[in-house]
Amino acid sequence: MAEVKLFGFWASPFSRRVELALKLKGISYEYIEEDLSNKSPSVLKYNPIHKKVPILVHKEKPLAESLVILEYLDETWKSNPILPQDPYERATARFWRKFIDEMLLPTATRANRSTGKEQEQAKEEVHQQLKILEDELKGKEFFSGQRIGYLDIVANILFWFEYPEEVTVGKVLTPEKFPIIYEWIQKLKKVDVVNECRVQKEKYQDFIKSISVVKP
Ligand SMILES: N[C@@H](CCC(=O)N[C@@H](CS)C(=O)NCC(=O)O)C(=O)O
Repeated sequence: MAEVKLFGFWASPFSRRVELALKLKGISYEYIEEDLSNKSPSVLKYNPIHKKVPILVHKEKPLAESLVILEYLDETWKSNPILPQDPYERATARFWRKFIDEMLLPTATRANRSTGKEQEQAKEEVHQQLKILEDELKGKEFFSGQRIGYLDIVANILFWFEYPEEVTVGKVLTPEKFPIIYEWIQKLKKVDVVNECRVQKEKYQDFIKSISVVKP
């Protein structure tokens, strides 16, 4: 039995975060793909509160929530650290992860699910928040500095903003509007391990179309 198991879903940015961290840190693991329309007993058993993926199981001990899992991986496997070693830099990385998951993500979700005036307003907020991230990235190779680290893994949701209108709030992330984030994405796309953990746009588009047929 594998010491580390990851229960995930291919189109989930949260699952892809954990997978990227496992690969960057060189931790071997078994990946179990979940059907979220028919969740396995393992998901219900290991994450009874949220019943969501990703779930990491290490030596039979389960852990949910991607951000929690990332920190656990870094504390348990010391090789190839993803979080900064300096306490101030660590705290700053945690500040930005909160910004991404607690501000940008909910705003983008609101923009996706609303219509009319509310949607326009949410889209405007997405732009403002992306501009803040663009400024944070200015002058750096990656969010984490010279190499890919924790914040780059967390910021993987930015890939979704490149997708076309029918799948997200609209193709907000263009080189004209956000040249620095756009350049960061192009850099990440050149890294093999990132590509192994990246949801391909075309596959994702087909998936969104297929579920909108099932659930009109
Ligand atoms: N905050 C969680 C979010 C996890 C999440 O939303 N997972 C989705 C897939 S993207 C899921 O399992 N959804 C199943 C459901 O809502 O029933 C994390 O960071 O891990």
